[in-house]
Amino acid sequence: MSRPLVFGVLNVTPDSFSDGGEHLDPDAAIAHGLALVADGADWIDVGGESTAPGRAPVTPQEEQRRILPVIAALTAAGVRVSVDTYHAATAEAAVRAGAGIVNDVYGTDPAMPAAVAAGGARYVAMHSFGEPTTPHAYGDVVAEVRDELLRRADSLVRAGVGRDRIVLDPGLGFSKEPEENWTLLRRLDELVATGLPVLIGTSRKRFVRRLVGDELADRDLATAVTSALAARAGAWAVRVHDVRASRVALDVAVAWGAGGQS
Ligand code: PMM
Repeated sequence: MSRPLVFGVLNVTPDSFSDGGEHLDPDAAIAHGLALVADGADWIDVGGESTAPGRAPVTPQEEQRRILPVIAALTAAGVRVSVDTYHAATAEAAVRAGAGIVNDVYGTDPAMPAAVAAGGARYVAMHSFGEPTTPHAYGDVVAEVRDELLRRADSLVRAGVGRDRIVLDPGLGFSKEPEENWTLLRRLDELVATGLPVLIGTSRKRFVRRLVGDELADRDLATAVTSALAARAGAWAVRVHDVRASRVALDVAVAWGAGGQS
């Protein structure tokens, strides 16, 4: 078992649910990105618009104003950067500035597949129905999420994106009740069985909070445990705020799987 990659979350926003306002200044954002790399992040996921419920939407121009200098500086420092955006125009500009992955949480911009194909970036297709709080009644949540993600992957391939460039993400916490998030995690192997790499984001989410309470340290510890369990289930990557804790947890999971340390 190889160690899943760690994506460190860097929200350059005033209003993200857990780190909003902390890294709005470009220098602070760049410094935080470098600190996450020092903690063991393989990629830094830079976003300029919050997904928190009731958030203020931002224009692609404002989003780009926030994130492009940060992406350019991190890339220049040798850091691998993904861009968390659902705007094709922002994805294009971010890839030009050095981003190697487009992380698209809504999948709603019809121009996105062509933009990804043209830029040659990898693409994370995350499952959602718009706002995280948009309710949705599922039958078999795992089958529905998997089939929808595979439909999206097929339409990306039709637009010219290589299948080997596509990553699937079940979108934990987006239009899903706590039990549905835990079911998706318990049956993660069914997503992994698609053969496409799987990224998961549990970090500090409401369903984790509902289990362990409000203390940030407890939520980060719980997130690190989910990272280790996701590794055992075959996840390709985890997206987390507390990189160090998940890196340690993943090292333990890999040593456990290998029966030794490399
Ligand atoms: N969750 C958030 C934002 N972007 N991207 C992916 N691929 N997967 C996720 O689970 C995900 C995401 C939630 O907001 P945050 O940036 O405050 O964690």
